[in-house]
This record gives sequence, structure tokens and C-alpha cells, in this order.
Amino acid sequence: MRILSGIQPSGALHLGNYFGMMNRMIKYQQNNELFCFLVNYHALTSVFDANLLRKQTFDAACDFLALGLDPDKSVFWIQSDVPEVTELTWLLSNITGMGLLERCHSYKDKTAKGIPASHGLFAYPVLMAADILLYGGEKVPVGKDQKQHLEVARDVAIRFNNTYGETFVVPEPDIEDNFATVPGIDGQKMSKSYGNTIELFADEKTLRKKVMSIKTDSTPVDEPKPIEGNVLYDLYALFLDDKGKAELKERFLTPGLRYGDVKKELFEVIRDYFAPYKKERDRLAADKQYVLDIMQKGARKARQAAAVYLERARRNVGLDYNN
Ligand code: AQP
Repeated sequence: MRILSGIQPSGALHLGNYFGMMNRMIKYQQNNELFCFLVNYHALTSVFDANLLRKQTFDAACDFLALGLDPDKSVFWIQSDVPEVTELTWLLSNITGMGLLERCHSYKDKTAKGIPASHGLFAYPVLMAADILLYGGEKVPVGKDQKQHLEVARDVAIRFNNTYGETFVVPEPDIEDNFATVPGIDGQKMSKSYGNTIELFADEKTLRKKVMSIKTDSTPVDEPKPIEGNVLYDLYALFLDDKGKAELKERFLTPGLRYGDVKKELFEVIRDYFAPYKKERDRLAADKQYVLDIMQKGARKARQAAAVYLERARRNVGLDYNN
């Protein structure tokens, strides 16, 4: 099966990105045809500093490779290295209803948080639909926040096929219940643009500070702690199997538990979980050309796959005027 998903280099990648998408993608590469890319065109909706975008794009490539994305098994590239996606965006734009985009809550959430209300931000889901349809993605692993955008991609594919004849694969979202929405340290969705993230490769001091500032309630120590909506519990549970989760739940329900102690423990759990990847991350970061070569090779493979769908789309809408 062709599995495809992208991630924005709009800031340092975090636990929400990792559990919602990255880790699942890396697992999928064993038995599937994996297409994974860094969506720097999308990041232009919120990053207006060219050097920062360059740095974050390179950092995201290092993160993914260090965590185990295998560029020989998978197709891994940077979105703007296959600019054909912007052409497909235009073809899709003309059959995308305004109402469909107006209903997207991500646009409203982001503008409410101060991200400029640009046409690019509004049209973000059309570019995302093009990302998926250009490569014939069948299944798209995402966090719950992207569910609505996936529905837009499906609607657009269906409408295009109905208007112009069978052209695109209609993609299926793949959302894992356990990791659907990872909360940030303030209890909202963990998000690069909300400043509430726990980064994957933060230095120890920063990581400790972030974990110690996870929002907790004021339940007295000698009372059972709530589980529902408890950010500390939810973040700790990400690292546990069912048995571990049951034990953690039991500890929260037993009077005497101190949130501060659990935070110290969680800091160590996160640090130790990512420690084995950190060395490789540092090695990659110091060998820029090696990483860039991998991304270029990935772009060549992606471009080949894209040609099939773009040619078909151009033909079906009638851009092949010389025929
Ligand atoms: N908190 C989250 N819980 C579960 N999944 C999440 N994802 C992001 N945050 C969470 C998933 O990670 C993938 C890549 O996301 P993205 O960077 O392309 O865009 P995003 O969803 O908008 O992520 P951010 O951190 O919130 O970025 P900004 O602030 O720049 O918009 C997606 O599959 C996403 O669902």
C-alpha cells in the first residue's frame, strides 16, 4: 500500500508530531511503500524568516532520519524540490468550493492565534490535497487535527474524478486513537505555533524546564488525582504499554501521589527514550552534504511518481491543447 504524509518545518518537531505521525510512518515503512516529505511550502504560511525556514527544514530532515526513516526503503524529500505540486494545486483550486474551505477550523484557530490571515493560509488544505493526490497516496497517517483537511482532500479527489473522469486515488485518513491529540504543556493541542511543545531533541536543561512546567490541577496530595483531562497523565501514557498505563492510573488514583515527583520521572523517561537517537541526530547535523544528497535523491524518486498523476490531470482538464 502507498502510505504518504508530510510534516511542516515550521518549528522544532515535538512529541505531538512524533506520536501523531512520525513514529507511525517509520513503522509503516517495513511493509509498505512509504512517501514522506517536509512541507516547506506549507511552512511559508507561518514562517517569514528565510534563514529560519532553511534551518528548520534541515533540522526536520535530520530528526526524521535519526529516528529511523530509511531513505533506501522509502521516498523522503522536501516538498519544494517537486514544484509540480503547485501546478496541481491550481488545477484543484478550480473545483474546490469556497464553502469547503470556509468550514476548516484550522484556519480560524491559527488566525485567532495571530498567524496572518493570508490567502496561502486559507488555501492550505488545497495544497495539502495536491500533496496527497500528486503521489497517489492511499493511506495518510495524521493526528486528529488534520482529519478535516483529509476530508477536504477526499472531497476534492472525488469531485475532480466526477468532473473530469477517473484521475486520482481517493485517500483514506489513518488516525491512531491513542495518539490522536497529544496535549501541550498548557493543556491545548501541542503545536509549534502555540509555544507549548516538548521538543524531541531539546537539551536536558530545556527539557527539564518544559516538563516541570506541565500544567497540573490543585488536587491536594492526600486525595486521588483525576485521570480525565490530566495533561501529565496523558503525556506520560504516551510512553507506556497497556500494563504500564494501568499501573500509572492506579498510582494517580492512590492518595499521596505528588505531581512534582511524577514530572521528574517523566523528564527521565523522555530523555532516555530519545537518547539513543540523539547521537545519530548530532552526526547527521554535522554532515550537511550527506543529508542534502539524501533529500535530492528522494526528490528525484518523488518527481517520477508525480509525473504519472500530473500528466493525467493535465490531459483530463484539457491543458494538452495541441492534441
Ligand atoms: N498535538 C498533536 N497530537 C497529535 N498529532 C499531532 N500532529 C501535530 N501536532 C499533533 C501531527 O503531526 C503531523 C505533522 O504536523 P504539521 O507540522 O505538518 O502540522 P500541524 O498539525 O499544524 O503541527 P503543529 O505543530 O501544530 O504545527 P504548526 O503550529 O506550525 O501549525 C500531522 O499529521 C499532525 O496531525
